[in-house]
Parts: sequence; structure tokens; C-alpha cells
Amino acid sequence: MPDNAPRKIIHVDMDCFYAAIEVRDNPTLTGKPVAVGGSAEERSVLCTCNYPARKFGVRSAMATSHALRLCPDLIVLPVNMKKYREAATIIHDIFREFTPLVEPLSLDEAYLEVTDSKHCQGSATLIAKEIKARIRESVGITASAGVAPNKFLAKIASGWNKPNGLFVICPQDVTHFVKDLKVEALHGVGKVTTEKLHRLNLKTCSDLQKIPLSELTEQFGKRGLQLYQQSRGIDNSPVEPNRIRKSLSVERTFSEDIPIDSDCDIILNHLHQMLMTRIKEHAADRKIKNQYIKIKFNDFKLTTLERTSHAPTIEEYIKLFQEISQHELRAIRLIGIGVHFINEDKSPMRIQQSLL
Ligand code: TTP
Ligand code: MG
Repeated sequence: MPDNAPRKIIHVDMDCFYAAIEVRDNPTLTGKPVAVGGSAEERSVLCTCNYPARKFGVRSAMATSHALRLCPDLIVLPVNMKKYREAATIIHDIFREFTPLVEPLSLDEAYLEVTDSKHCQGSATLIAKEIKARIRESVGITASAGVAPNKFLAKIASGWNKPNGLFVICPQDVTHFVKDLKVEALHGVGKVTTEKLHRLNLKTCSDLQKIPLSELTEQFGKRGLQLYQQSRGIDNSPVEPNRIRKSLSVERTFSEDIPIDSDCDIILNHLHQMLMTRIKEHAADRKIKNQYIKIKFNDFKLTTLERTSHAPTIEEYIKLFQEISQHELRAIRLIGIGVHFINEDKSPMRIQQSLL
């Protein structure tokens, strides 16, 4: 393959992963609204829900009590990580049957580079179809796949026709595809950047394409170059099979800023529950160096505070929160909590295992 030939990247993402496994194991639930998470009595949040539940507005990370108000018939099942991890092991093995260049993003999601693959006559689209069929056959759930010349577009493509979707963006279609793409679909563009782009009347990638790089860098700092490239469908980042995670965090942005003296224990408890699930999922065998909290205020300034810790506790997060809040008057826009890992020298095999 010549150096300048377009790459062939596939992004695969299971549909409503935890919920799909639960419905697979109890077919009487088929078609009913099903979620996986903690109970309303425990003041917990949902990990995910199936597509029938999404019709009612139920979403991942929503408080279970809120979800039940939106959808009173919602069936909320407890988390069964062992089952999801077993399914994920089979899924990731299927990926590696097609290419060694697999970059896992989570239990249910990965990038695959198949530029030089000899499978399916070298057709990335046929490989994606085959992978979807193999997952359905071996695990009994559906996946969505996106095929594109880079990671950023492949990820957008996999979400395009969810669930059970397959969407292909050929190199010659990239310019046309990004034209009407909304800025909020771009990688790294959250609520704040979207608001700022909208204030500048930049709603789609074709709006962004009209702005010179120098102006984007002035307005958005380092993010400017990424916006410039993504709006043209460019992303040169490689598929990295052995990427080592340095940290893991969860966060919540409030629809309205909350006063600094609010009782944030419930919010911190929810976040802590989510964080512990994520650690179990993605980094069960990693050693933790410290636990940290980040708070973004209504003026968008960010404050972080960390403490050495080998096992992050809710009590310590509450203390960190109190230390920041006691001298503070500004209202809060976002709270996030996380951990940093000790950087151990790991063989690629162990890194793959640590995800599953
Ligand atoms: P996602 O791929 O984000 O969601 P999903 O597979 O449930 O649904 P979709 O069809 O939109 O891809 O996450 C994969 C799993 O990770 C999900 O099934 C449950 C878990 N998860 C959490 O535990 N908490 C969360 O906030 C999110 C977003 C996911
Ligand atoms: Mg998914």
C-alpha cells in the first residue's frame, strides 16, 4: 500500500451494550423498556438503557428515580459486570481475527485499522459486515459500525444509523459528508465550545471552513487546529493498539449553575458510583496514584485538587470538595472526579487484558 493511500478505519460500538446482554439472557424482555443501573431507593444512576426506553427520554447516567418518572414501566436491572466482561472478551477476540491493529476504547467499543487487511478481498465495508454478523452469531447482540478514512469520521459513522447500523464514508465522499455536519458532532466539542461557536454564528463544518486557521487558534487556542482539520474531515491520529490510560474520570455539567454552598454529597455519591464502575470496567488491574476533583465555576475557570490515594473513597472526595468550596463564592457549572494511575511498564498483552 503506498504511503499516501487513504487509510481504512472501522469503529465498532455495541448497541445499548449492558441492556442488550440482559435482554439476550431474558428474551421475555424483548421490546420492553429496560435499563441497567442502581435502584431508585439507593438514589442511584443508570448505566444505560435499551432503545425502547430511549423513546421516553431515558438516558445513560440519569438518576434512576428521574428515569422512572419519565417511563414508569421501565425495568431496572442490576449491573452484572462479569457477564459484560465475558461478552467483551469474545467481541475483542473477533476484532483481532481481522487485524492486530485494534485500539479498544471501552468494553464495547474499538477502532480497527484494516488498511492492509487481506480479509474480505480487502474491503473494509465487507469486513465491518462480517464483524457485525460474527458478533451477532457468537454473542447474540447487535453492533453498529462506521467505516471511514480516519478515526474521527469512523466514530461519527458508527453512530449515524444506530442501532444495528453500518455507515460508510468513502474518501471521495468526505468533503460532501462534512459540509452539513453540526459543530457539536466534532470530537472534543462539548457544551461550552458549542455555545461559543454558535455565538460566533458557526453552526456547521462549512461555516467553520470559512474561518482562517489563525482566527480559530486565537479564539480556541490549541483546539483551533483540531477544529480547522476536523471541519475538513481531516484526522491523522493513528490507531494505537497499546495506548496506556493515564487517568480515568467522570463528570457532570449542570443544566443551571448551582450555588457553591449546595449540599453536593448526593452528586458526589453518584459520580463516585460511576467512577468505581468505570475503574472496574477499564482498569481493574491498574494501581492508583491519586484521586482528584475538578470544579468548573460559572466564569469557566477550572480548579482541581488531588490527594495521594490507592483506593478512591467518597469521604475523601467530599473533603476535597469542601476544601475548594470553603473559600469560594462563585456558582458551580461542572463537578468531575477521577484518579491518576501509576505508570507501570506493561506488555501490550497485559494492556489489552486490563480493558476486559
Ligand atoms: P455506550 O457505548 O456509551 O452506550 P451503549 O452501548 O449502552 O448504547 P449505544 O447504543 O448508544 O452505544 O456505553 C457502553 C456501556 O458502558 C453501556 O452499555 C453501559 C456503560 N456506561 C456506563 O456505565 N455509564 C455511562 O454513563 C455510559 C455512557 C455507559
Ligand atoms: Mg455502545
